[in-house]
Amino acid sequence: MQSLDPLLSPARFEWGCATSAFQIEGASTANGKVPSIWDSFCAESGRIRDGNDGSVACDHFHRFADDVKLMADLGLRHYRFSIAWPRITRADNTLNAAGLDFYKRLLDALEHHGITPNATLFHWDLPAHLSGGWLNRETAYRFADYAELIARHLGDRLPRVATLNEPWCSAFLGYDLGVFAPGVQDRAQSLVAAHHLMLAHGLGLQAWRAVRSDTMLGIVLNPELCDPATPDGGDAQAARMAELERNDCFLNPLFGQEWPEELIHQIGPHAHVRHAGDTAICAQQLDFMGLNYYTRSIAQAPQSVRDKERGYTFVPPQEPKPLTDIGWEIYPEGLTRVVQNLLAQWPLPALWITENGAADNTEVAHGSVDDGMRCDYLRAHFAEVARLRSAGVDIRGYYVWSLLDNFEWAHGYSQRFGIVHVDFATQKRTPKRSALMLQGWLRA
Ligand code: IFM
Repeated sequence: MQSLDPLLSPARFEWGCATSAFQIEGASTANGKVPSIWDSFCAESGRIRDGNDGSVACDHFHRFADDVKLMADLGLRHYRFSIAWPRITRADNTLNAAGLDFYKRLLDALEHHGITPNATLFHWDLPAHLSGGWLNRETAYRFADYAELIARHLGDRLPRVATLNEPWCSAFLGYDLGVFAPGVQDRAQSLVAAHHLMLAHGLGLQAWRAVRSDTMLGIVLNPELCDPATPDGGDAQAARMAELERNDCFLNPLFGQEWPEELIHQIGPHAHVRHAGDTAICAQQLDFMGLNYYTRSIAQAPQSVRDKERGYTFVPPQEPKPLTDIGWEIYPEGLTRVVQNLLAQWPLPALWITENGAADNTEVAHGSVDDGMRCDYLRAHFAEVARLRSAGVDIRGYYVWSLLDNFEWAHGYSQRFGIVHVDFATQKRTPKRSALMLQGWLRA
C-alpha cells in the first residue's frame, strides 16, 4: 500500500495513536498518587526484565504538552490514553483533586491542538490498597465509584470512554500465568478475576450513565485467533479452549450469555462468585467495542499438568514465519479472520481497532530511526482494515500502538512499540520512519 486506501481516508475514518498511563506517565508518587499493583509488582525481585519499573517511564506526566504537540505535528487527530485510577483516588477511595488536575491539563492541551480524546478508565494499574484485587467482588463496586467520579469531573470533556482495556490480560496473565501483576498462579482464581472484571465493566457503565447519557461507552478487548497446530482432533479442541478463554469468557457476559460449560468447570469451587443477576449487569448497552490485534496463536493438545487445567498448550508456528522483535508472528490476515469470527458469534456494535503495532527495536542511527519492519507491519494491517471496510464491516477507526516507546510490562523497556523513539536516559523523542510515513499520509 503506497498511499492510503480511500476507504481509510482521514475524512471518513478516525486515525489515532494509543498509550496507557502506567506505561508512559512516570511520576509514580506525584501529587499524592497512591501505589498501584504494578508499582508493587515491579518492586518484587525478578518480576520485570532488568529490574525496571514505571517510576519515570517516558516522564509524560511532566512532558505531556510536548508529546501532544508531537502528535499534532504527526497529523494524528485522535488520542487514546488511560486514566490512572491510583492518581485520581486516595487510599480512602475519595477524589484526589491534584491527581485529577493532570488529566484536566492534558485535555486542555489536546483541545488546543484539535485532538479528540478517547479515554480508557482501567489499563491494569489497580490501586494496591484495594484488598484482594480482582478476587474481591468489592473491587468491582469500587471501580463503579471511580467511573462515577470521572463521569462527574471529566465527563463533559470525554466523548468516548472504554471501561477496561484487555481484561483477559488482567485476569489470566495476572492470576493464572502470574507474569503480570499481581503474579498469582491459580487457574480457578483467574476465572474469578475475569468474572469480577466484567462485573466492574457493567457496574461502571451503570454508574457513568447515571451521571451522563451523552458519552459513547464501550470496552476494549484483545480477542484471540487460535489455529490448531495440526488437523488432529486434540489440537482442534485445544484451539477452541484457547478461544473460549480469550473470547467467550468476556463476550458472552457482554451480550447476556452465560459462560460455556468448560469455563464453569474450570472455575470449579469458586462458582458461587457468579451471583444470579450478574450476567444482566455485565450486559449493559455497548455503544462501541475496541479491538486490539497483534498476532495469532497456535495450539496443540495440552502437554503439562498446568496446561491440562487450561485445555491447551501454545506452540510456535510450524514453519518459520516472520516475527516482530518480541517474537510474535506477523500475521495481518488474522485481523480480518478474528473480526469475522467474532461477528459470526456475537452482535458486535461499531468497532474501532484500538491497538495494533509491532515491537521493532531499531535504534537511532545518524539522528533517525529506520523501522522498516514496523512500516511493513503497519501497511499490511491497514490493508486488512480496508478489506474489512470494503466488506461492509463497521470499523470506524485505527489507533497505532504506540505513540512512544514505553514500559512494556514484564519486558521492561526492552521492547520498543513506539512510532516515536524515546531515549530513556535523556527523554529525547525521535519520530521514526513509521511516524513520518503516517504523517505523510495523514497530511496529504
Ligand atoms: O503494551 C501493551 C498494551 O499495554 C496492551 N496491549 C498490548 C500492548 C503490547 O504488548
